[in-house]
Parts: sequence; structure tokens; C-alpha cells
Amino acid sequence: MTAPTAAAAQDPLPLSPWPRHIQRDTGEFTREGRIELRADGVPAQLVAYAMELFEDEIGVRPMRPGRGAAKAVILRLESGADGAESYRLAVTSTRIDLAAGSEAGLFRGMQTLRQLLAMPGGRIPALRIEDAPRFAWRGAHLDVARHFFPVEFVKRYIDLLSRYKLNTFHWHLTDDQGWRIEIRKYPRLTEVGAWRKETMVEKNFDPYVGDGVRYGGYYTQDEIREVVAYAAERHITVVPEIEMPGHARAAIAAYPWLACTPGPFEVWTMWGVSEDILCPHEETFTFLENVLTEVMELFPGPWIHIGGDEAPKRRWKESAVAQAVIRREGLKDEQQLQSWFVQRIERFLSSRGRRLIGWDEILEGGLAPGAAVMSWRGMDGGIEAARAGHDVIMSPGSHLYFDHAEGPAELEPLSIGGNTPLDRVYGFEPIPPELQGAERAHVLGAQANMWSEYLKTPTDVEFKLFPRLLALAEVVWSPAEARDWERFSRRLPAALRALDRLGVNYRVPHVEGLEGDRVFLSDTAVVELGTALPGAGTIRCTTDGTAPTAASPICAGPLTIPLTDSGVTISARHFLADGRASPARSARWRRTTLRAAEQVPAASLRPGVMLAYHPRAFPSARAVTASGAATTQVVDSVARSGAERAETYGLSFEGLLRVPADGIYEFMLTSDDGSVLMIGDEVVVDNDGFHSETAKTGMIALATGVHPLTVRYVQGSGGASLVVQVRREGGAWERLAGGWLAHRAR
Ligand code: TNX
Repeated sequence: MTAPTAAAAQDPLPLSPWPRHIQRDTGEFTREGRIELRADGVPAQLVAYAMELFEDEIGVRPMRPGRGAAKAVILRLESGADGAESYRLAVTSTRIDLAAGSEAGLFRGMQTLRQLLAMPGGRIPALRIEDAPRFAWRGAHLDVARHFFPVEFVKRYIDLLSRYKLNTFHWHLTDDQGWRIEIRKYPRLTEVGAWRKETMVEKNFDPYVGDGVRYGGYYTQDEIREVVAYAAERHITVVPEIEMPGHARAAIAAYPWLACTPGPFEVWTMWGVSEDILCPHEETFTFLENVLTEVMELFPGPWIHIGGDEAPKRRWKESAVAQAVIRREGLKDEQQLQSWFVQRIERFLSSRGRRLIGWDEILEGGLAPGAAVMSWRGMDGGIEAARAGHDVIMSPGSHLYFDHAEGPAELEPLSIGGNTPLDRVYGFEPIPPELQGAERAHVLGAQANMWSEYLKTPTDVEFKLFPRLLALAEVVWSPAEARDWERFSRRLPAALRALDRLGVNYRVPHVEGLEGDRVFLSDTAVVELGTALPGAGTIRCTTDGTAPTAASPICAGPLTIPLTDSGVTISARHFLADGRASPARSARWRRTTLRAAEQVPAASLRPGVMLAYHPRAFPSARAVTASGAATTQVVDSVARSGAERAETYGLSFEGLLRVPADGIYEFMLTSDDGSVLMIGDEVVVDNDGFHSETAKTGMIALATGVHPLTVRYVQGSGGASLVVQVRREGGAWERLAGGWLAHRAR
């Protein structure tokens, strides 16, 4: 008995997504010897696809039958079998049998076969697989309005989806920043609406900074047909999205009479939500019906997505035309006008045999029964829609927004924000526990959304798509019971190698174990580094301040680091076999001593800290001081209370921290916008600046007793939040409140 065989039997097969039933037999199919392909009654296109697949994966093109080959690949379309996407695959040492009740099932099965053929040496272990999808809607979306992607890339995107058994491509074709589909009746949509004079640089909203470079592009109807046909070959339905009544500024720039105000309008050059939306007069409906008629000619699938999200009602409030429609139709307000708008479009689409789908806002104010809802603002819209009897696609921002960052912001390219790591996607459950019985069947599936404000190139999109698409594929295809994070991560290295061969720019998982700077009360410390993908590659690190390279030492297992008072910088990167690497991650680890407590008589301590509120603008959190405050009061927790009335303001908390025992204490500041925490003169956590909700941590060694505590917070614009937490090293996080806080009696 030799070890390799035993080990090979243990190795998880490189299948992604994992199939419903799999049984391994003895023996293996190898590429040696002559192989024939038998596919009676299977359409030529699928046979050609199968031929190419063998050639791509093992460099062997099977022969036509009847030449006495020793091995056979047999594709069969079985009548009577489940017509959906299920398939059966059996491999022995001489035969590969793939059978399905539909062409789509054969195609899905071929993806499993492809992954097996890619195993080292083209050797497939004998096995039997019976497989079928869990959900009917397994989707991924691509926004081509904010940034335009050429036809070649759109096809590649679709091909990549098809390899992981997704079946729906949601093509976001229009938005405020560009109209990307040729409409013969309205040529200005692409002559004018497909081009913007420039694009905002990074996040320079205010003051606005543009790049001065004209930008745009669109797909001709021939190109659209080409993409739809390409997707159909892969059994992928293309769902076109034409946004209305909001996110329509590019259309309005082309035809200003679509708006409620005279304009003029430009195709938008920055991100966000434009107030200029389509006006609900008859000309708009004629326009939309004409546009949708051409759209329906191009897209044969059942679904037409009409957007419906984020439509500010200000223009309708101020428009005589919109108000007249409200009166004429006996509507209550602008909200109901939006619902009436969507229902009118729904009737138009359903009279032509199509189904309307829209973002969850279309639920507000009532929705026609046949319409479906895509839940993006969390799961609630989806739950409400399913309870009301609508079909639902789950695509919550919390789990399936692939434009969000995948790791800590400092390790990511500029993105819209958020933090949606691989394991979060993998842990997503499309059917929420709130839904019961028949309601559950309304969840048709789930989809990832790829908004492209900060994705300029195909390479940027691929970085966001993988490896998270592999996690999504398993969520929507595999049975819920088969979901196993540990097994999934063991299969990932093989999946990434397959992506390497296709030249996909997937994200290399970052190094874990260097989350923030640390302090120690000892002369040495032990560092243990890892990644979300143990075994995929190697972690290399330095402690001399230089950047880690492919030649730096490998840091496997626990490493003891000698510390100094000034600190040691540990930097690490995760390298894969092909040389691709994660960004370097660094942390400063420092030897320290206990900070002595203040001498304050216990009798003069009072509970809580002093909060000073300044209803005015500050350049940073650090610049907020206690003096000159509008109000000062004692509060029993360090947090933004929500009682602050000004739009922009500063808060300063001052008092004493009660430390129960000698030790190292860690603080976490989660804020939108900036915050800082100081003990005495030392800045322990610096989370300053104007930013969306972000968490930062810091550590300090403190002696038993009380220590001067200051926390400062600045609110600029948008969201406002401040949460401060503390923990004794190794303990659980607690809010910085109650017994942690004191101030001196005056
Ligand atoms: C919200 S999701 C939007 C999009 C943005 C996206 C950015 C939705 C229906 N609307 O217009 O691109 O957030 O994450």
C-alpha cells in the first residue's frame, strides 16, 4: 500500500460547485489510447463544444465512432428524464457516460466533466455523479453603464459564469452615466446618451474633480444579438435592464422632453443618484414602449428588468404634469405614482408575454402579481415580496454586492466600500427563515451584482468576480446540506489553477494574523500567519522593514519574534505557485511597559464622562476640543447618541478610564466619519478623516486604576455613527460604557 494512492482518495475532487450525489468507484479513466465520441441525436453545437472541451483540457480530440477505439465518451439526451438542468455522469476506466433530459443538462454536466479532465495528468477517478441545481435563477449582473466593457469581455464574463453552472446574466445597459444599447427608433440615445464629457476622479464628489476625458461606448443591435446567441449556446438567459423612472439621466440628455424640467441635461459624470428622472407624461410611455419593443426583439428570454430603484421624487413633486397624473388617476402621492408607472409598464410587458422584474423599490405602493422583485436592500424586500406572492431573486448588498471590497480597505483597490469576504458569500442562504411553506418557493434564486463605478477595466471586474463567484455558484447550485466551508477551501486551490489557465485576474487571498499594530509586555512575541486558503500558496515575510518578495523567507507555523521598544515591522505576502501575490500587509509589534495609573482619590470619582457637543464643521476629529462647546453633559457611554441636531458637528468625550487589572487593553473605534481615542497624550486608535463606516483598533498596556481618556468624533456629511469598544487582551469586546467610565468631581 503506497501513501500517494491513499492520499489521492482523500483529496477532494476539484468540482465547483459541488454536485448533489457523488460516489467514487475504483479505477480511473486516462487519456491514453484512442477515444471516440458517440452522441447520437445530440445537436451539432453541443458535440462541437464537447470536442473542444477535450482538446482544451487534455489535448486530445476524440474520434468519430466506428473506428474501433478502446475508450468511449457517450453523450445522451434521454427522453423521459427530468427536462430541467439535471444530468448523470458515470466514469469507468473505459467509458465516460453523460446523460441528461435536456441540452441544458448536458451542458451543465460537461462543466463537471471539464473540471474532472483538468485533474493532474488527465486522469479521472472512476465515479458516478447525479446532479441537479437547487435554484432556477443562478445569476450574475454586470453594469456596463458606469464603465463600458467591450463585447469580447462580455462574452468572456458569460463563459466564466457558464463554467460554474450559472444560468442568468443580468445586463445593466442604461443608467445616469451612459446608455449602452442601440435603439433604431431613437438614435440620439447612443449618439448623445452613450457619451459623457468626462468621469469623476476617484471620489472627488465635493469639491468635484473630473478627468476631462470624453468617455463612452455602446453595443449595436448586431453585437447584442451576438452576445445573446453566445449566451444561449451556454444555456444562459440574458436579462436586459432598462432603468426607469430613475437612473435615466443619459436618456434624458439625449431627449430632454423625457424630463419634467426643460434642462439642458448632460450625461452624468459622477456617481450617485440623479434627481432628474423620467416624467410620467404620455410621450414618456410611448418612448418606453418603443424602446422595450426593440429590446424584446433582441432578448428572447422571459424577463425584462426595468430597474425602478432610487428614484428621488423631487421633480415629480414640483411638476404640474406629474401632479395632474396623480389627480387624474386618483393617486395619493408620488410614491403611488411610481407604483402606477411600474404597473403600466408591467401591463405592457405581460401583454407581450414577458415578465417584469425590478429592484425592491417597485414593491412600494403595490405591484402586479406576475412581477418579480430583486431584493438588494437586504433581505426584507424579498421577504415582503414573497409573502405578497411575488417571485423573488435575493441579491442583498450585505452578501452579494461584488463591487464591495473583499478584504480590509487598505489591502484593496479603490472601491465603493463595504467588506464582503469570501466566507460571507459562501455562508449566504437565499431562503430566509422568515419564509414558510409556499412562500419559500417564491425565492427563485440569487444573484451577484457587479456595479462598475470603480471598475474601469475587465481586469478590475475579474478581480471582484473571483474567487467569490465560486462561492456563489455553490450557494445557488449545490444542496444546502452540502455546503461545507472547510471542504470548499480545500478545493479552491485547484479551482484557482483552472482560472490561471484562463488568465483570469482573480484576487489572491490576503494574509491574516497581522490585523493592526500590537504591544506586548514581553521581550518576544509569537506570530502565526494564515490565509483564507490554507495550502494554496506560501506566505513569505520580513521583519527588517523591507517589502517581502518571492525570495523572502517562508513564514509557516508559529514564529518567535524578538521585540524592541521602538517596535518591529512584520510584513507578509501570500504568493501562489504562478508567482501571483496578495498585497503586502504590515503591522508594527512593540515591547511596552504598563502606563502608571493617575492618583485620584476614589471618593472624588463620579460615573460617566463629559460630552462636549459643537454644532459646526471641523477639519478632522482631532481638531475637536472640549472648549467652546454649545452644550456639555455627563454621559454614561462613549457613542454618538443620535440627539445631535446639526448636519455637521464635533463631539469630544473626556474623563477617566477605569482599569480593573494590570494588562493590555485593546480599543475598537467604528465610525462614520472620523474618530480618535487617546489615553493621556498617546493616540491609541486613529480612525480620523472623512469616510464611510470603518473600524480601527489599537492597544495600550495599562496599570490597575484610572487613566485620562479622550475620544473625539467628527461628522461631515452623509451617515453618522460612532461605536467604541474595549477588551482586555483575549477577552470579549464590550461597549465603552458604564463601569469603564468615570470623571473627577469638580
Ligand atoms: C446602489 S443596487 C445602486 C446602484 C449602485 C450600487 C453601488 C441598486 C439597485 N442601485 O445604482 O451602482 O448601489 O453598490
